[in-house]
Amino acid sequence: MSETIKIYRDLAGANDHWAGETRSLLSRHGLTLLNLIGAPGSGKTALLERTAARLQPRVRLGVLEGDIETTRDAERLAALRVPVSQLLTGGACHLEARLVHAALRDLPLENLDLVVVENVGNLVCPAEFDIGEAAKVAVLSVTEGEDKPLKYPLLFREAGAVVITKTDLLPYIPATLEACQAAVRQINSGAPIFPVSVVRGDGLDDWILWLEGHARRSTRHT
Ligand SMILES: Nc1nc2c(ncn2[C@@H]2O[C@H](COP(=O)(O)OP(=O)(O)O)[C@@H](O)[C@H]2O)c(=O)[nH]1
Ligand SMILES: [Mg+2]
Repeated sequence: MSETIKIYRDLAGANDHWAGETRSLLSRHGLTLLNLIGAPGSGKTALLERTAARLQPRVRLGVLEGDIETTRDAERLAALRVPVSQLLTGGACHLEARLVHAALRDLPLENLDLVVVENVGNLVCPAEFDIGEAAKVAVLSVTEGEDKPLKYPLLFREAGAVVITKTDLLPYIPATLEACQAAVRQINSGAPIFPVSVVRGDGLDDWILWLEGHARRSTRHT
């Protein structure tokens, strides 16, 4: 593939300071940043691929991909013509605000309506770090089991929305959607819950509507 992927690594600093800098930068551009957090393999990148295809060109999505190694996820988004950079932690289990800020500055912010960061796959550490986001979005795949919100409550408590992925697999596993939803509700009574299947395309309409509510309004361009 001919796309050039920018890679960012090895930047750390006072986290709250850089989260604040990011909020100022985003507010100057009228942009919202969402922080997508879930276990490795929960379907975060697949959700972003499908989401980008649904949003573009109406809502122009930019993505920052957080991983420990490789540019594989950024390449998946670049293939869809999504402005994307890869953030590599080299081992750390979460993204810190300064690294996110540096990468964000290089995205074409004036040409974007919404930015999503896919955090490093992990249900614990990323929930503890503010990266300047407007909301954290927790991703829970049904195959992880419905007890995960109870076992990793911080992420689900902090989440402004919860996406329950891989609902097409429910017929093959003991977990039920109702049990997953009930576990999320035990921890977080208010956040919207979006059950989706990226493979079948089920449930995406409500998720897309929610994202559109966070996108820069086209009227602001005029
Ligand atoms: N059956 C099914 N598989 C999915 C779905 N979403 C993602 N996957 C698969 O789950 C695996 C991990 O997906 P990926 O997006 O790389 O997860 P990430 O590590 O959270 O970014 C891949 O094999 C995907 O094809 C879904 O809705 N249904
Ligand atoms: Mg991924």
